[in-house]
Amino acid sequence: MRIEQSPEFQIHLQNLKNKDPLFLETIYNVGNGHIGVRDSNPLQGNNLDYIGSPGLFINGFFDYNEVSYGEKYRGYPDNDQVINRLFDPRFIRIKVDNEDSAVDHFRVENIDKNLDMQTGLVHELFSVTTPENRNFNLVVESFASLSKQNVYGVKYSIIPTNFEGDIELIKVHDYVNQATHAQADDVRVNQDVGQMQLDFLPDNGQPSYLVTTFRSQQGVILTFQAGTPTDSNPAIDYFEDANRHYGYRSQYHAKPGSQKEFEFLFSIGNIHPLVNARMYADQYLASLDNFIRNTTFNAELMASAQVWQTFWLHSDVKIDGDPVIQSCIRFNLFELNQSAGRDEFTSIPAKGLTGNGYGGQFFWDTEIFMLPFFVYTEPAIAKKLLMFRYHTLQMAKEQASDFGLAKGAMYPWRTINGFESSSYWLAGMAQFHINADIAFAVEQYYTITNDEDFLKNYGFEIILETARFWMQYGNFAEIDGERHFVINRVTGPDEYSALVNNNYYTNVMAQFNLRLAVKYAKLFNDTDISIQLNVTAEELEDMQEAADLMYLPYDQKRNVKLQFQNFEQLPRMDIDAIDQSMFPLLLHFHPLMLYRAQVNKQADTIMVDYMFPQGNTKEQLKADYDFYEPITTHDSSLSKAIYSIVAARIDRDQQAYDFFSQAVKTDLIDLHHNTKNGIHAGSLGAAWSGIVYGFAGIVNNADHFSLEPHLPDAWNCLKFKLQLHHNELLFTIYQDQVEVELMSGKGLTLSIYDKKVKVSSEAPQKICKY
Ligand code: IFM
Repeated sequence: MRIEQSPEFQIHLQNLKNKDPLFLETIYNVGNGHIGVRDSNPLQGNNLDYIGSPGLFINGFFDYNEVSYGEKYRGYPDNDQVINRLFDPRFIRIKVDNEDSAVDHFRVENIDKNLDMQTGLVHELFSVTTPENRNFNLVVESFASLSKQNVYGVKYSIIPTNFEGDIELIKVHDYVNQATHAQADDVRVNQDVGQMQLDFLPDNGQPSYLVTTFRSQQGVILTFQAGTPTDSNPAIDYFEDANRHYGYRSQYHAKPGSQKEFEFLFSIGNIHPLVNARMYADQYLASLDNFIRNTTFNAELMASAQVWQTFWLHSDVKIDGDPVIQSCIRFNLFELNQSAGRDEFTSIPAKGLTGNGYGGQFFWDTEIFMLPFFVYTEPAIAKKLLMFRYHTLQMAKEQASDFGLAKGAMYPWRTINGFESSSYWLAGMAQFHINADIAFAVEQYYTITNDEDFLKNYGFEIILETARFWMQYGNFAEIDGERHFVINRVTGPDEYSALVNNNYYTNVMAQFNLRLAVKYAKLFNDTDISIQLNVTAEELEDMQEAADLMYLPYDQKRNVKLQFQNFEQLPRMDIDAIDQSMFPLLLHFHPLMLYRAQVNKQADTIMVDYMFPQGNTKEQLKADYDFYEPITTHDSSLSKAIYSIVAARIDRDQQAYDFFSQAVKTDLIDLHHNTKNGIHAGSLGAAWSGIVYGFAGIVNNADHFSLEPHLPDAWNCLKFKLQLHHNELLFTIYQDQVEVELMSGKGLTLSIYDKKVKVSSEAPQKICKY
């Protein structure tokens, strides 16, 4: 099989303005949900003479980092969890006559790079010069397999340009705690924990390792094989050195212009409890071996490329008339697909698998900002991401109980293993909305896929236990002489305010969560599941009452939803008067100076307007938007896409486009100046929502879908596919017309520009705006 390289799917170095090597390490990462590899200088390895931040990340492979507190109160977590940065599998040591890249400083220049998003292959050319001025070109090709998630491939070609001499290539990975240069102070960046141990496994004819962590007691086995040399390529020998390090070596005499290739396939195991990893090492190794035995770099690349083809077939978004945005959106979708855990025990780290920013932890980013893309285009992956929450439900229940609540589940604000990992609880654990966010995501998944088995066996329990949390944490109280259900002392999505009473977003989400619990408990009344979960009529009545009486603070004078109770009393921060160098504010202000003012890091109340479009008049949306937009710094990358969606709904077309185009470019143009630390996975997902919920105007009304497109003026046409109720539909949206074609399934009825349209296999439907 050969895949023609389509120019529209390439991220070529020459087209990127930013050429900072650390930024490029992130942009050209390769991953597949299980592993992620930064696009390092391949000669760096563990040698800090080279500047770079290389490493391999395995989703869910973490260690604990002890947290020290000034004053540690009951219930503060002892540790946080940080994803491990393992040795760089791209690393190669090259000797040229008497010079050695591990000892002498070779100059490595990035000449060219290209990411082919159709195949997932990164192809690079480096020019390498030794201290004695011997120069060679080093071509590196690499990919992380989508067809076998344990497999990573790397291929090197060496071409001397100005010398004839002896070359030796050594591929040995004899360190595990990848050293990197410490970063300037930024609370969002995690320093490496560096607690792993590497053991070489007994000789099985290829280098194999057991990597273990000390505190989290996890183990992963890795092994790799060299490809079989062809006539034109020199032999590669397996060797063991005096320190019992195993690797591959090749020595040959090279002439200027000659080209020799060396390829390696890695098999990177799944995470096991340490005892199992040690006890069953041979068995695990044998199955890892099977992935890479009797195959080649090219065969695995092609198999993986086929999976990428299928991905694009269902998930591509085509924009006619805006080539820059087109590349950005494709890059975003590519990265999302590279980042999503698919084993039910991992989710999507906030930085994907491209860095250890935010500790490699999972937040609400997955359920609220990334899941919509997967639910609508790859529901099987969406289900696995939700199953991660199901598998960690027991821990969430333990957490609620440790916290002192009699019932319910309290999901962690940030986590890898299911337990809370936020030591700054004010802006962390107190973001209890995560519970309703997860319930909301379950409902979205169910109403879009109709997966009843999931709802009954897994989703309902999540919904019920999170609803129970609200009944425990909130309470009935009187406000202005009226009985309400209130939820005090919470932090909403906006991290420039903390520990408030009745955060509008949290309360609306809790209300939704409670109503879902009542609805599904009635549906499953008297079935095994509701008996097993001890649902009682009295409990449901309380939930219903709490939902109906939920307190939603509202400013009657300005007609706006209040971010939280008494928000109107805070002084308004004039963010236009603040010097640009002071952003993001979190790096320059004491948190309390932000908490005491009307200033938003990110969409908060506006999240409600985005997530619950029904039941809001345009006037209400406009009033909310006009009130919150001027006090929002968008210091969080999760913010702009949401503002874009609400702007589109209130016909602020230019603002919708401007916010969207910044959101969609977050990583490719390095909008927040920190892409070097990893991609902003939530923002990439939110940009997709910007297209589908914003410009296409899709609304999931639970029992039917509607569409009210607002295409940006510059776009001639927008095309994408969605999977709704087991139907795959192709939407082609023009400025004043929508075409819908049924690609598979039995068909369904949609409402487009307020007209009911039955989409069936007969002929594509064409609906005009006027
Ligand atoms: O989850 C987000 C939060 O909303 C803003 N700060 C960063 C977190 C991780 O992306």
